[in-house]
Amino acid sequence: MTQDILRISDEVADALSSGQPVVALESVIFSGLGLPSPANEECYQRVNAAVREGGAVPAVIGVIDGSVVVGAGDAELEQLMAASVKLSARDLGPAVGTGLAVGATTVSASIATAAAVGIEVFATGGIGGVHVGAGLTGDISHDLEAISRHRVLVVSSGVKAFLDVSLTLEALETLGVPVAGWQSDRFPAFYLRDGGAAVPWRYDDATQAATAFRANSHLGIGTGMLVTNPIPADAELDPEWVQIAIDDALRKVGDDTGPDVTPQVLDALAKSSDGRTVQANLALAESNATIATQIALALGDGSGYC
Ligand code: PSU
Ligand code: MN
Repeated sequence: MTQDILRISDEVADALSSGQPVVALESVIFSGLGLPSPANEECYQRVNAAVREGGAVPAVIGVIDGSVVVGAGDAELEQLMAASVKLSARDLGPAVGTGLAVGATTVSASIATAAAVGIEVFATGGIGGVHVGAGLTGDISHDLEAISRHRVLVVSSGVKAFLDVSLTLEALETLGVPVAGWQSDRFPAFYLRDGGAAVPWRYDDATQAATAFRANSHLGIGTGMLVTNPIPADAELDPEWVQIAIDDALRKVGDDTGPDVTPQVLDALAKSSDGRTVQANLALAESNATIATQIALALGDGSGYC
């Protein structure tokens, strides 16, 4: 083998070996595949600052020169931000095997990696889920199964804006993924605090989330967990507008399915909203990073042990 499979930054390796809190982050949302430039860069700055100010070490995950990098540094981040390849968990082996130059990792690839190196908490904007019309297209994100397979607590504002919330909740139930709202009884819909469905559980503070995570592991259930944090109220978009704009964006994308759909839909939404969807996306990603950091700290200080 000509390169390392995993390359962990010194800062992340030190934090892990000394038991300091670490929050794993995916690289798709910091690339042009997740947000239009320059918002992708602003997203990274705000998420990174939220984790550091909260007292944890951020670990951005991605593939560079055929290695899976954990804790991308400045130069590596610049490469990941320009990535045009989106890697799901199943792509990591092939990416290493073929020495892929640069690839941004989705939620599934990033949490698989986090679990492999012992990072327990992960933050993003929205996870992938069950697409509208999945009965015909079969488009269900591997993110859902990945959360069921890897012991990582994921904080997100629900699923991507244009997915089917109730089918996604059903799939999470089938997969046995524990789902709880962060200080909320409702499953959020990315730009909206209420996605029209209830969450099975609710955590009011980081200790509850950390204790639930420890209990889930201790009992051998072995799944990850999903904690859904609604977008901050002052950043929430108008529900009627969101519905119309998403329908319109999906019409533009037409019959396309697969990984290219998201960037196209997000671009269309950004244009039709004069950038308001992008501002909302940044606010929720930052808020999710703040909550994930609080939970990582609670896991680290032992308040999660029962
Ligand atoms: N949510 C968004 N924008 C995104 C994604 C999620 O609002 O770009 C990315 C994340 O990286 C997520 C991935 O893991 O899309 C899921 O892609 P797919 O639906 O192709 O599995
Ligand atoms: Mn898909």
